Amino acid sequence: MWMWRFWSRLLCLAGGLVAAGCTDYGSYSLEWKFAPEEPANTGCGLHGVDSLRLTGMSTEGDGEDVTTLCAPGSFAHSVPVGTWTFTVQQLDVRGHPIKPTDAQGYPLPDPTATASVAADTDTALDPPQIVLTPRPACGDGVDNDLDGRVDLDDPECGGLASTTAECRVDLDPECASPASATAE
Ligand SMILES: [Ca+2]
Ligand SMILES: [Ca+2]
Repeated sequence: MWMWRFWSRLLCLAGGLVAAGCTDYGSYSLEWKFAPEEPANTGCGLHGVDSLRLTGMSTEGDGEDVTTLCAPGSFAHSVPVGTWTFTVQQLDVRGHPIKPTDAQGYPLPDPTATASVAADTDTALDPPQIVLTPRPACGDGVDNDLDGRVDLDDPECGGLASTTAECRVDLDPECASPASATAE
């Protein structure tokens, strides 16, 4: 890649190529965590998120569509220079998009970030750290409390995928948070 850029740069300087061959590149970097304060290295597995899909457009008309593993919590990628706007989508283990919802079950937009990428420079996106909204524990495809029962198969979910805790209040004080207390 760098070799190609070196030669294309050289040819651009020589002035013999069409503009399309003379694009300058920089890179962007992004980090993520789960709300409210769950780092990616534990949160991705805990919430059933396998990877993230970053889609973006730049003011120069370039596009970006890449998928990266969730657990590392950071990603950097080379793109043509320009002002970029990215959307970050959570994907489950099958590669299907995960639709985040608020505590009442209403859909939330996927988070976005922007960056002005300059030539040969790494630019942190704004915001530099995306905060992902986890799915409710009873609708995330994960056996959160490790009792062998997943989501609606777990009686603690009360038959509702929107229930935010797949665990027993009497055994785990974490379940007694206000959000889970109102969800059966
Ligand atoms: Ca679950
Ligand atoms: Ca369970």
